[in-house]
Amino acid sequence: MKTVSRRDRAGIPLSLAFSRATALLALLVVSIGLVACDGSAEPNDGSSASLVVGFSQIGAESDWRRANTQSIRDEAAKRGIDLRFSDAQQKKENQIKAIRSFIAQGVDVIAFSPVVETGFEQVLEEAKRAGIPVVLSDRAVEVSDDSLYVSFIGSDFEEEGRRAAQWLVDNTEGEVRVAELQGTPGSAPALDRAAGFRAVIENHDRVEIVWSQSGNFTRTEGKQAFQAFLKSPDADSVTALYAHNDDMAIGAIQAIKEAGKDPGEDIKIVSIDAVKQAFQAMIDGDLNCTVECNPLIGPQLFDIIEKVAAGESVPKRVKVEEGVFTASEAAELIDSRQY
Ligand code: GZL
Repeated sequence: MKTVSRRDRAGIPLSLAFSRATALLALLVVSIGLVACDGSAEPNDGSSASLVVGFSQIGAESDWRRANTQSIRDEAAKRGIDLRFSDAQQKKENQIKAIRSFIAQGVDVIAFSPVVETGFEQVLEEAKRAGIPVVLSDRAVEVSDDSLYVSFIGSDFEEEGRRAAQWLVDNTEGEVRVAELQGTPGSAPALDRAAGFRAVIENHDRVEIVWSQSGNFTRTEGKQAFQAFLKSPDADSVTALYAHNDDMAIGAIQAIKEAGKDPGEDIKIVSIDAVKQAFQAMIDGDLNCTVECNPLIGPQLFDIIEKVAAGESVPKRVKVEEGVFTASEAAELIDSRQY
């Protein structure tokens, strides 16, 4: 395990010629600094007292993502971990830049949630050459060499898609024409939630997807995409909406109401994440079902990171346990929801 003392990383070339007074003053300042920071001097073995972790987050595109970020920040603070956090604003190139910056800083571990599955192989090879282990959080990458990451903790997105489709099959009768709002193109949750949903409905001829478009996991883009669809000839025949996350579903609900239709009745709606606003939408009768995708993985993530930093073995894949919630239980559960 690479143990680069942060003092090395932030070291000041003391070979510079100081006058005697300056040297004495510098020595006094440094001594006070070392003792004053937490009442105890930093270890003198050249290693840092806390773990340094670089985390590249996708962005702040949804309630789910903001809850995920809070869970990560809270857990790092609780464990006294030096978290170097970067928000990529949903851009892959920003994540690649952040990972290169973490490598340059010589962090102990890099963790990130890849905005899309492809395009990270080269930078992960750079991290490997630098001897810095990488942990995937929330989403997976597609690489030819899976030694480029040590572990992946995240939900089973295909299962989430299967659960959404199963709810629709179990709670409708007759022909169901489905509109689908997909997540970010090329992202693991969008690809897998689409696949899981289709794997179930292919066994039920009466359920058919008649329209599918990306809303990029955001409320605004979900509303815009669905507003346009509702003006198309196919709109009147659609009786169900499958949204890959609650934010897009909530945007579509606004569009359905503006079009004079009754969300939850004229169009049955099933989405994924189970954020608090989805529970409120179910209480309001606008949303029928939300499949849980738990963002509060900070504790599990840092359990893995600390084991990796200590050179201990960790599982290659850690799945997050999740449920399915419907309108009938929303009022009873909403106050207990943590995100
Ligand atoms: C799923 C996560 C997805 C959420 C969206 O684990 O990657 O990204 O479902 C979020 O809300 O934007």
